[in-house]
Amino acid sequence: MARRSWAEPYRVKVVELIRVTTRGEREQAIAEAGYNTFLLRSDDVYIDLLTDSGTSAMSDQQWAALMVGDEAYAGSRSYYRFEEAVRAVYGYEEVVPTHQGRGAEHILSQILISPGDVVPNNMYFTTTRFHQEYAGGQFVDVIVDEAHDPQSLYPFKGNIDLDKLQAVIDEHGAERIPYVSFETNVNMAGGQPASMANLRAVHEHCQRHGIPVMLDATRALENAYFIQQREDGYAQRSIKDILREICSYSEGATVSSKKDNLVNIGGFLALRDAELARRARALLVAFEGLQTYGGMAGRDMEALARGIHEMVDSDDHVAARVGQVAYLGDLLHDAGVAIVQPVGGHGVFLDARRVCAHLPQEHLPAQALAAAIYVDSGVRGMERGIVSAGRDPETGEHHTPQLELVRLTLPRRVYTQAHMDVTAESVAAVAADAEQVSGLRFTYEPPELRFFQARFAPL
Ligand code: PM9
Repeated sequence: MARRSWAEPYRVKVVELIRVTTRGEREQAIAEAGYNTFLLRSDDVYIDLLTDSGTSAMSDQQWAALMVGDEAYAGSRSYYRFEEAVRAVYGYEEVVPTHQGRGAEHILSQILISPGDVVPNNMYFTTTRFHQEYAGGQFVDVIVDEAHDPQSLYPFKGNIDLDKLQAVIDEHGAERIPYVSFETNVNMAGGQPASMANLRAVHEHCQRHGIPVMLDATRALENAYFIQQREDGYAQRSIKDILREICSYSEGATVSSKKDNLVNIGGFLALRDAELARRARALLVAFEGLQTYGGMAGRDMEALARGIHEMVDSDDHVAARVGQVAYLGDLLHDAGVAIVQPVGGHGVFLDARRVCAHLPQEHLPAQALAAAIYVDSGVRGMERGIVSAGRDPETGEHHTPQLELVRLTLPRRVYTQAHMDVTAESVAAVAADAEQVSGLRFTYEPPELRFFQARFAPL
């Protein structure tokens, strides 16, 4: 049969101009940025694949919604619209607004974790683990082994290994586990989903031990899509329906609305238990803002309410979003570049261990590869390896994750297929000549979340 292509379910109404720089300008820019792509000025970037966080394009409906934002300090009508959207789409009754995802993580960690507690997670996310440790908790990884293997084709690399979870319960006792932190579409594993069967089984297991399950539902929409595509019994179910079912296997969730929810800023903590929500709101007023804005402007909440509905109004949205990631993944795979497989929901992750096989992990291959790609074409990606993993708070030693990756993250509804072609050609060219990529060393290392502000120099 002749090929039948699909296209994005939107058309462009406004454009933002971007600048192509010369190689000389980029060499200077990355040196001034201490070889850290976070420290580049966006004016020096051509195609910005640093993150999908807060970088997506809002729809005309969302821009229109900004105008009707209610900026009342207390009781804003925009808050109630946002609360209604969370209840309708995610199914949690109690909605606590925050300025972004880490605000929700902070509040949740502070109300539930006591010093000495242990928090099982499926892999780690940087800010999530930070807040768990900041509250005195000990982070434990209970993700399936396949998640740590970039070449494993296992379809649900975000799953929790129930034996590992049980081992943590046996060792520490359920009373030392304030909750299980279950991330949907695990970011650091490459945007990898959990199956509905696993979400259900983990929840049942935790219920037997009296342990709540708290989702990081930041990219639950993309997880819902993979369940629809890959799991028996879900092909005919709508994304909206699947998302609701995912959330049903939890007692609450933190969400960075800067991803699935299609806004540039915002987030929330959602809970079922009214008493827990009362405790969260008591802290909220000290750290985020009043319970009816939590750090967001009224107009932000208005655009967010619209974004939450928009992401599930039609299954075409998420299919095109993940489809574009798959398109870039296929180009890179066909060009022989080593990437994490299966390709995930929000970006393509390059396997720097294999691309830069000449560099040992202590020479920071992923950091170096991200810098080299930037110099080649002005495409900006992000390190997700030893630098992001930070140090063990007990021993002070570097964590040495098996995954040493460069993430090329796609903002939603922003770039075209031609941008993907340019990106793939640049990455393939750098990978073909990878021996030229020299390793890096730290010249400045912040104590916490070091990847954001660290500086490096070539070895
Ligand atoms: N994620 C990302 O680029 C932005 C900051 S870290 C480089 O992937 C998860 C799964 C996230 C996430 C942010 C947060 C924190 C929580 N969970 O950035 O505070 O991917 O809104 O959310 C980033 P905020």
